[in-house]
Amino acid sequence: MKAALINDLSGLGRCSLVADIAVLSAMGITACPMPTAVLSAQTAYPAFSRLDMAPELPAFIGKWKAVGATFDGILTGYMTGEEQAALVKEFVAGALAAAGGNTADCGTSGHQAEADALASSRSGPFILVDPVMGDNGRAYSNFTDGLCRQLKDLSSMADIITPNITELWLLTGGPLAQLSCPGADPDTGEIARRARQLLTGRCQTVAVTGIRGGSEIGSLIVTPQAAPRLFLAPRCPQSFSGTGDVFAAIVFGALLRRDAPDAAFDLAARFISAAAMSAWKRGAGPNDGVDYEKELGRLRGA
Ligand code: PXL
Repeated sequence: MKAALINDLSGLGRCSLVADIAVLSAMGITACPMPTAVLSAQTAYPAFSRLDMAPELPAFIGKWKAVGATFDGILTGYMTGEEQAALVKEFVAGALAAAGGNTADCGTSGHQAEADALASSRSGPFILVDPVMGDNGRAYSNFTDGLCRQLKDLSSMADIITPNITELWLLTGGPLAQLSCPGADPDTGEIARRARQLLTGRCQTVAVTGIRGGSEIGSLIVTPQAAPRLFLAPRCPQSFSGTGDVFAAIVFGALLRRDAPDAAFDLAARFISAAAMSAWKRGAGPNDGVDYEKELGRLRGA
């Protein structure tokens, strides 16, 4: 199985493509990276260099086409701006069209329908869009309304999207001021209401990350068929960057290899909890990401 991974390559921070490639390789899936940017470190570090790969992308995509590259899945993450997101949208649309993929929902009901939509009745490559735009109530410095519009379009072409709460608010037009008080998350009813607005086009699942429940943290899964469900694991006292990237990579790989959706969300929650606890116990800084390396054995499939 082969996956296109459209994300940045950051030298420090254990995020984005570095995490994607490690996770998917551990899952037995061939990783084919398309770097959207090359950075010395992810952007939360006090200093970093950044090369925007947007000008190179048409040639990169053109040469993949020229050699007949096809993919069982496509994961998209960090984009440098509106123009790059538009190019990625074109790439995803082309991959779906070439495979005869559709953008309609499947129209059945209940839990089994959800599993079918995510794991069985698939048309074309499996698409996960992580609409990377911000965190902790703040948009990243590259955020523009144009980028947000493009990522919203791209989200409707995905099978599943994985926004954090900040990104969910940006995609659904909410004032971020509501999110600027750390630890005071909005209730899951409001989160689910907003997530449902994003169940359009092909998109059958919104997995909202960074949801707190008591001493636990995880994701809220919102689908057209079933009531929203939480998948939680013990919350580390310190938060780390890059956990959204690890979540997206695990869920993408697990669903691509046709694990049951509940098992995929549970695996991601437990994996991130263990990797964060390990990083915290040895005193790692929040920008350095979680200790996923020692947990990769958990990802090997049956
Ligand atoms: O982990 C999200 C992310 C991805 N890529 C880059 C980032 C960040 C978060 O800050 O800076 C370059």
